[in-house]
Amino acid sequence: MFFLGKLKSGLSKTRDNLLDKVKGLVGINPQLDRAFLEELEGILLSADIGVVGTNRIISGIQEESKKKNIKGSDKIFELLRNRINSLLENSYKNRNLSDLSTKPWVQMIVGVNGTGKTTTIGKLAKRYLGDNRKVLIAACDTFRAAAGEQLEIWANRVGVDMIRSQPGQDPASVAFDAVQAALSRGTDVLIADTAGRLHTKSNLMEELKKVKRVMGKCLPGAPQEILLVVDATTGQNALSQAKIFDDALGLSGLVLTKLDGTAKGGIVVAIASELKIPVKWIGVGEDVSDLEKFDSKSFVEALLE
Ligand SMILES: Nc1nc2c(ncn2[C@@H]2O[C@H](COP(=O)(O)OP(=O)(O)OP(=O)(O)O)[C@@H](O)[C@H]2O)c(=O)[nH]1
Ligand SMILES: [Mg+2]
Repeated sequence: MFFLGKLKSGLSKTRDNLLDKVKGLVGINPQLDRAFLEELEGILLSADIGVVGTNRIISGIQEESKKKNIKGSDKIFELLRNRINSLLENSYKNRNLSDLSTKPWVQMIVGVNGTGKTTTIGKLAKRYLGDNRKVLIAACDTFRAAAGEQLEIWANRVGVDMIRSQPGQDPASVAFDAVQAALSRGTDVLIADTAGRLHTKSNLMEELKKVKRVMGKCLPGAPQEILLVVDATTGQNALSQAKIFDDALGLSGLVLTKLDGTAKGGIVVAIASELKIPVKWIGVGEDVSDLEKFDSKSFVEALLE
C-alpha cells in the first residue's frame, strides 16, 4: 500500500490529467457511444499515449464493450485498465528479464543529455546495496569535466566504490578498467555511466558501441544490460530516441525518469505500443529513493484507480 501511495503521488500529474478528465466525461455522457469514445481519444492523446496506443485502446474498448454488451460509460475505467494492462504486458515478451543472474552483472546506462542517467545510477546503486549486493560504479562519462565529480558525489552519498576517469579519456578504456576491477573485486553489479549524447550523432553512437564491444571482450556476455534513460517530459521524441538507441546497441530496457514532473506519463503506454522495449524502472523524483521497479499492474492502478 505504501508503494502504491508513493507511486500515485509520483504520477499525480498524469493521474489528474487522465483520471479526472475521464471522470468528467462520464459525468457529461453516461453512454459509451461514439461521441464518448471520440472525446476519450482526445484525452488519451493529450496524456501522450500516442496515436498507435490510442487507436489500439479505443478499438479494444469497442470490441470488449460489444462482446460484453456494455452500454454505460461508467464501466470505462475497467475497460481502460484492461486495455492499458494488455498493451503494457505485451511489451515484456521476447526480452530476457532475469536480472543479476550472472556475476558481475554489468549495466551500461545510456541516453541523451540530461535525462537523469547519473541520478538513476545513484538510485540503482542504493537499491542494489539494499539487496546486499556488492556494487561498483564507473565514470565512463569523460566528456564533461564535472561528470566524474557528479558521479563521485553519488558514490559517496550512497556508499559505493567508483572507477574514476580523466576528462577526455577514451570511455572504452574506462569501461575496460571497470570490468577488470569488477572481476577482481568480486563485484555483483557494475553500473557504467556514459556521457549524454544526441541519438542522431552517429560518431557518438559509435563510441557507445565501442564501450559495449570492449566490455564484451573483457567479460563474455557483458554488458548484461543496456538501459536507456528517457526523460518522460520530452514527449513523443522519446520514441525516436528509444528506437535509434535500440538499433545501435540492442536495449535491454528503459528507465523513464521525471514522471513526477509531467501530466504526460502516458508515454509509457506509447512506448509499449510502438516499440516493445520494456520499461524496467521509473523515476518519480530527485531523491535517491525515488526509483520504482516498473510493474504494469501497479502503474495502471496508480493511474486509474
Ligand atoms: N523530478 C525529477 N528529476 C529528476 C529525476 N531523475 C533525474 N532528475 C533530475 O534531472 C537532472 C539531470 O539529471 P542527471 O542525472 O544529471 O542527468 P544525466 O542524464 O546524467 O545528464 P548528462 O550526464 O548531462 O547527460 C537533475 O537535476 C536531476 O535531479 C526524476 O525522476 N524526477
Ligand atoms: Mg550524467
